[in-house]
Amino acid sequence: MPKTVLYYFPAKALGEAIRLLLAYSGQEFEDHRIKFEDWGSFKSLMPFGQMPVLEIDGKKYAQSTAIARYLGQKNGLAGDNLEESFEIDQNIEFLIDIRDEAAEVHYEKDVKLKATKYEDNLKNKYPAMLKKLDEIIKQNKGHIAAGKLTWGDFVFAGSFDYMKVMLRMPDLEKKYPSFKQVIDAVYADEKVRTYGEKCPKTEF
Ligand SMILES: N[C@@H](CCC(=O)N[C@@H](CS)C(=O)NCC(=O)O)C(=O)O
Repeated sequence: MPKTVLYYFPAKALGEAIRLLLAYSGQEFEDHRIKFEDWGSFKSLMPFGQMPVLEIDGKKYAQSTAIARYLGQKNGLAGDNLEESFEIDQNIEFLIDIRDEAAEVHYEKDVKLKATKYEDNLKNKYPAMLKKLDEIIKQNKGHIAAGKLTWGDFVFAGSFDYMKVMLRMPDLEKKYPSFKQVIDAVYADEKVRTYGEKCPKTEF
């Protein structure tokens, strides 16, 4: 068995999809949760000075979506053809667009600007984007793409709590039950469910 280590902060955010995919693969891994105060001594060791980073037998893999796609391809969670693979990429890019719009507001330091941006997004961006995401999932029978379980669903499920915090929408899945369907499809796997029960609990 290869020695596999995931380096990330004690949060779900961009790291949880990778943890869920590793759990799904049945492969043992070290879940190295680096505290924010210790990050300084790790940063220079990471390929892009950021995490998550997956290390397999000493080789480091960076960029969360690329890692999720790689693990998906290795574990039967990719598209069946180029078109399906494209659809997963496309819809995950869109999910990241939503997350980025919301994160830009969340991390804005200017309090006034933050409030203005939030109101603008709430009125002019989030409703249309979330409606579109809901339509995509409904068209794909409760999945992000390709009408079946793929690594894209793991990205969605892993980053969902983070997205809710960024969007300031704690009841997001109540408004869009299709979102819960994606999460349930991922946690329907016994290994993933067991991981979910045992993993450290974090807000996002
Ligand atoms: N595009 C990268 C973004 C990674 C990223 O923004 N990581 C943040 C945590 S979520 C980080 O490492 N921040 C610490 C830093 O930049 O020093 C990915 O998807 O992996």
